[in-house]
Amino acid sequence: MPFRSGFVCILGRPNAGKSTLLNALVGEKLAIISPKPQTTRNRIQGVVHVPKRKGKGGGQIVLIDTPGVHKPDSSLGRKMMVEVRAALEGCDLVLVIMDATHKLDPRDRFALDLVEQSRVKAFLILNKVDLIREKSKLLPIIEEYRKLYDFAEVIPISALKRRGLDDLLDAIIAALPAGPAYFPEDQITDQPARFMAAEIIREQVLLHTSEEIPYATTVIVENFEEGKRLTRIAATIYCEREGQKGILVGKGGQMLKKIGTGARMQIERMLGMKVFLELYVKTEPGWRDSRRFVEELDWRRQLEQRMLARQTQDEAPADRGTKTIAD
Ligand SMILES: Nc1nc2c(ncn2[C@@H]2O[C@H](COP(=O)(O)OP(=O)(O)OP(=O)(O)O)[C@@H](O)[C@H]2O)c(=O)[nH]1
Ligand SMILES: [Mg+2]
Repeated sequence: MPFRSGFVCILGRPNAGKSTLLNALVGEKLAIISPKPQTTRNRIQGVVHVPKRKGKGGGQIVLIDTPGVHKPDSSLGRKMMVEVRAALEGCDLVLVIMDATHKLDPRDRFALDLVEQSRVKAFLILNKVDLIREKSKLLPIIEEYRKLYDFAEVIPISALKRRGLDDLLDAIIAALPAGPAYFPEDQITDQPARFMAAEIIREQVLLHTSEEIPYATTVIVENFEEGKRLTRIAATIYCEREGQKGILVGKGGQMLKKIGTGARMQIERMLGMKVFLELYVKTEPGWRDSRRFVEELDWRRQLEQRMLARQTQDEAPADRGTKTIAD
C-alpha cells in the first residue's frame, strides 16, 4: 500500500468549526477558536502524520485552515479572502465544512462557488452533529447539499467531541495521491511562535470582550526574546477608538490584566517555559481599512522583513548587544 500525501484545504463559512477541526486532527492547538464569527484571519497550516494501520497505508496530510468565507467590506476582509484563495490554490482536496444545525442559505452558495472555481475534489463535512438529536434529520440536509455540488464524500462529524474523525482521516488518505512526506515527523506547523503568541492574546480579547471590539482589535508582538528559562514578550493590542481602548484596559487596568494572565498561561504551556508578558493598548483609527496596516499584520511578510533587516545588520559592522530569537 503506497504512502499517500497532499495538501487539504478546510473551507467554510465563519463559525462552522474549521479551526476546531484543524486542532482536533493535528492533536495540538494551532488555531485560536471562539464562538464569534471571523475569528481566523489568515491561513494556518497543520500537519497530520498518519501511521500505517491494519490493512491501511500511512500518509501525511497537510491541512490548511482558512478564514471564514464571506463577502468582505474592509481591507482586512479582503485580505482574509486572499488567504482563502491562496489556500485553495494547488491543494489536492477541499473539506467544505458546514454547520449542520444551520439551514442552507445564499452564503453557502458563495462558499461552494469558490470550490467550483478551484475545480478541486471536495468532501462535504457536516459538523456539530452532536447538537442534532435525531440523526434522521441529517438526511434531507445532505440531499440539499448534494443538489448543489457533486461531493466525492459526505461525512458527518463533531469536531468538538471528536466524533467521526477516524472515518474522515481514512477518507482523506484514500483520496490523496501516492507521494512523499513533505514535512519531518516532528513538524506540525509552519507558524512562528511569535505569531502564535499574538493569536493567543487575540483569543483572550475575543473571550473577554463583546460587540464590535473583537472585530476592531488586532495584536502585534513587538518583542520576543527567548532565554534559557524565560521568554520576554512585549505586545500591543490595537483597537480603533478611545472608547474601545478604555474597555480593553478596564477599571484600574483590570481587563488588560485578565487578558494578560490568560494569554501568559497559554503561551507558557506552548513554549514550555516561564513567560514575562508586557501588554500595551493603542488606538489606530480605521486600521481595518488601511491596506498598509493590514498587510503588515501578515506574519509571512513580517518574517521576510525581519530576515532582510538581519541581513542588512550582518552586512554592517553591527553592535550585537541583545539577541532576539524571533521564531
Ligand atoms: N457543539 C459543537 N460546537 C462546535 C463544534 N465545532 C466547533 N464548535 C464551536 O463553534 C464555534 C466556532 O468554532 P471555530 O473552530 O472557531 O470556527 P471557525 O470555522 O474556525 O470560525 P472562523 O475562524 O470564524 O471562520 C466555537 O464556539 C466552537 O467551540 C462541534 O462539533 N460541535
Ligand atoms: Mg477559525
